[in-house]
Amino acid sequence: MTTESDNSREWAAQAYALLKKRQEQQKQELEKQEQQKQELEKQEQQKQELIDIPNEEKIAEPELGEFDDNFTWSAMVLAAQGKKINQISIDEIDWLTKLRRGLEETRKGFVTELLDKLGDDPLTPESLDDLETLLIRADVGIDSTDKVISSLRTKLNEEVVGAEAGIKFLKQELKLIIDKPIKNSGSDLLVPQKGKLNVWLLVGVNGVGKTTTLGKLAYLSSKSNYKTLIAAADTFRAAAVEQLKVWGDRSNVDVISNQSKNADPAAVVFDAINSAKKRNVDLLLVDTAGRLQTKNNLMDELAKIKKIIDKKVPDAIVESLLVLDASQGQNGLKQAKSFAKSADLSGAIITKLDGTSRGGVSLAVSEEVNLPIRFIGAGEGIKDLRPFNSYEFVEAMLADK
Ligand SMILES: Nc1nc2c(ncn2[C@@H]2O[C@H](COP(=O)(O)OP(=O)(O)O)[C@@H](O)[C@H]2O)c(=O)[nH]1
Ligand SMILES: [Mg+2]
Repeated sequence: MTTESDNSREWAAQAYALLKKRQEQQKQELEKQEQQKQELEKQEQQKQELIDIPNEEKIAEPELGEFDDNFTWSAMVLAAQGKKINQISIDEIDWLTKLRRGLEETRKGFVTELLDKLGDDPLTPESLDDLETLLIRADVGIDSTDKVISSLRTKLNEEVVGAEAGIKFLKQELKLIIDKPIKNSGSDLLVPQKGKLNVWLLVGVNGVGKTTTLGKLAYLSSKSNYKTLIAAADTFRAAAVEQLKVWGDRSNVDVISNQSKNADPAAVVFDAINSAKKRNVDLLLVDTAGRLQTKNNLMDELAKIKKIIDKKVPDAIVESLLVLDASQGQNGLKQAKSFAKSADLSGAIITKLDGTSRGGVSLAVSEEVNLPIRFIGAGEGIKDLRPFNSYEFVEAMLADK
């Protein structure tokens, strides 16, 4: 007799074999290219010409890891979303593995503990109290927690709910909360609209990961063939421009900046828009300053930047994306609320989901600030950012191993 999990494993094993084969082929292809390149270089040198090989930093391709739980889980998550075996890439597996590992701390506080407490017994009103505590501890927020617990309570009044079924129901409820602002926004995925200038402003307090996220976005965008430009409008931090240039170099995206001291951020945006128009740019990414102590100035700055954009490119599609550090938990939620009041936000990006126990804050942001989450970051590498996918997020947060 074969069970569903046998089939899953078999399916994952096939996917693994296929990816392994593809990786071998890619490696051989790369080796061949490398050989050809070396030969070419040798010939060039023999011609005694001065050659200037651009010093481009190689972005490491992820390697296929072991055929383990991580792989099987990631493959299953992709399969559940309708992916066929030959559509799976190592990149996707790598990301899901990272996400699952990243949310491990958050997950530990939830499922593992809950399942341990429950054993095989059905849910009781007491176990709901435990669950409530766990949700609050993971920074899911009071409103979302109330919502989830009361739906579970209603369900318990109607039928007996086993532990596994309880978790499944919990996943559905959490997904509904996260999906609501995304549905309301009218677009499931934030991508630049072709044929227009798209301007994405990254806002948020210092240290949450704005500049890093912008670098990762520039990579994603240029890799997806959008003509991309960066505006270094954080003119307060001396090192911010240098930091951006490094990111820009990695993804071959130009950075518009003004090196003079106390340059006006709005003036940098002004220059960047001019360049963007000249070059037919699809996506202009704007880094902004985030000093909390001058919060009013900060909001004025943002308003000024927006005014410039409205004036110069009235038909631009502007997104104001609040960057939040998941590890800051309730503090992040507070920031979101205060920015939402004065900065006219259109979405959120949650960073540093790797190694925090407070990934639940994403739910609080969806429920209490009504912001669609657009991207999530789980690491400092250039590929450690992905468009937000609520199914994957909830599965990773509540994966039962
Ligand atoms: N672990 C981890 N670190 C991150 C992530 N995003 C950013 N960081 C780190 O957070 C620190 C602050 O980032 P930065 O982009 O300069 O923040 P900004 O002040 O908002 O521009 C840097 O050390 C980044 O490497 C992430 O997703 N995971
Ligand atoms: Mg910065």
